[in-house]
Amino acid sequence: MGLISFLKEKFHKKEKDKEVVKYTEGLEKSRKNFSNRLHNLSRRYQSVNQEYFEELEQILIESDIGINLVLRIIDEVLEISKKENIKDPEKINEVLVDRMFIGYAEKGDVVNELSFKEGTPTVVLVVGVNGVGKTTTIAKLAYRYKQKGKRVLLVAGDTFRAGATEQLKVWADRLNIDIVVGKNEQDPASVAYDGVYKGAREGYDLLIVDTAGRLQTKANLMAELSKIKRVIGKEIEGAPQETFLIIDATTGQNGVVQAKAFSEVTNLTGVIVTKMDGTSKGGIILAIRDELGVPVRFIGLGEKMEDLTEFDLDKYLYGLCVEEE
Ligand SMILES: Nc1nc2c(ncn2[C@@H]2O[C@H](COP(=O)(O)OP(=O)(O)OP(=O)(O)O)[C@@H](O)[C@H]2O)c(=O)[nH]1
Ligand SMILES: [Mg+2]
Repeated sequence: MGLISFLKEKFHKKEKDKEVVKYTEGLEKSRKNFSNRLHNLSRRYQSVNQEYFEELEQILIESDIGINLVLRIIDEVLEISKKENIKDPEKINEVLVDRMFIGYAEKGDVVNELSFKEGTPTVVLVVGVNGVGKTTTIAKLAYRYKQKGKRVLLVAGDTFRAGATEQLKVWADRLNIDIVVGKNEQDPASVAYDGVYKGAREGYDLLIVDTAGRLQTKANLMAELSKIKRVIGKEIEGAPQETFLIIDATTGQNGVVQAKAFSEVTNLTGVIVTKMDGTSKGGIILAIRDELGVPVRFIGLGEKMEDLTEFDLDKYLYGLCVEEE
C-alpha cells in the first residue's frame, strides 16, 4: 500500500482528530498549490512521459522543496517507474509522495518533544533573524509545556532591540509565567546568566532563552552565541540541551539560506518553522531537513497560543498531499 492510501486510512475519519484538523487547516494554502496541481497534472496525461516529469519537477520546485532534493526525488521516481513499468500518472504521484516521506524519514528518527530530567532544568536557546516569529513561538512553547504541568521560566535575552523585552513580558504576564529581564543593551550572556542562576536554584523545569535577531557577521554571531552557551553550561551541566532555530516559512528558500548560515555558527538541535498557515510553499520543511540534516521539531500553523504543534511527518504529508473528499 502506498503512503497516500495509508494516510487516508489513518486520518480520513468522520470525527477528525484535533491535531489532524490543525494540519489540514494550517496547510490549506500549501495543499492548494501542491496537491491540486499534482492532481490536475495527472488528469491531463493518459500516461507519463518526459514532459510529465518536467512538469512534476516544476511543481516540486515551486513548493520550495529545494532543488537538490527535487532532483533526487524525480530521479528516484523515474527509476521506479521504469523498473516497475508504471505509466499511470496517479500511481506515479503515489510513488512521489512515498519518496517525499522517505527523503525526510531516512535521515533518522527523532523525538520532537522536549525531554526533562528530574532536578536539572531543560534550557532551550532560541535563535533566528528578525521578525520570523521568535517571541511568539517562545510564548507558544511556554504555553505548551505549562499545559503539560512544567514550571517554565522565560529569559529575555534580546537586549538589543528596544521593545523586545517588553513584548516577551506581555506574553509572560498573559500566560502567568515568570520572566527574567535584562536592562537595555545589557550583555545577553549576562541576562542568560541571571536566568539560569534563578532557574537552577528555584526548581524550574524549563527555561526558554530569547536572543536578538539582528543580522551580524558570522564571527560576531558565533562569538555571541558561544558565549551565551558557555555561561548557561557553567551553571547547568549539559545545558542548553536544545538550540532551536526559528524559520519563517513565508520567506521560502531564503529561510533555508538563513538556516544554513546559523547551522554553520552554532550547533542546532532543531528547527521550528513558523507561519506555515501563511505560505503556499509548504515544502520548505523537506528542504530544511535535507540540506541541514536538522529535524523540524515544531511548526507554527497560526497566530494563536495553541497553534504550535509537534511536527509529525504523517500529518504533514497528509495536510500537504491528500485532497479533501
Ligand atoms: N500566521 C502566523 N503568524 C505568526 C506565526 N508565528 C508568528 N506569527 C506572527 O509573526 C509576527 C512576528 O512575530 P514575532 O514573534 O514578534 O517575531 P520575532 O522573531 O520575535 O521578531 P523580532 O523580535 O522583531 O526579531 C507576529 O505578528 C506574529 O503574530 C504563525 O505560525 N502563523
Ligand atoms: Mg522578538
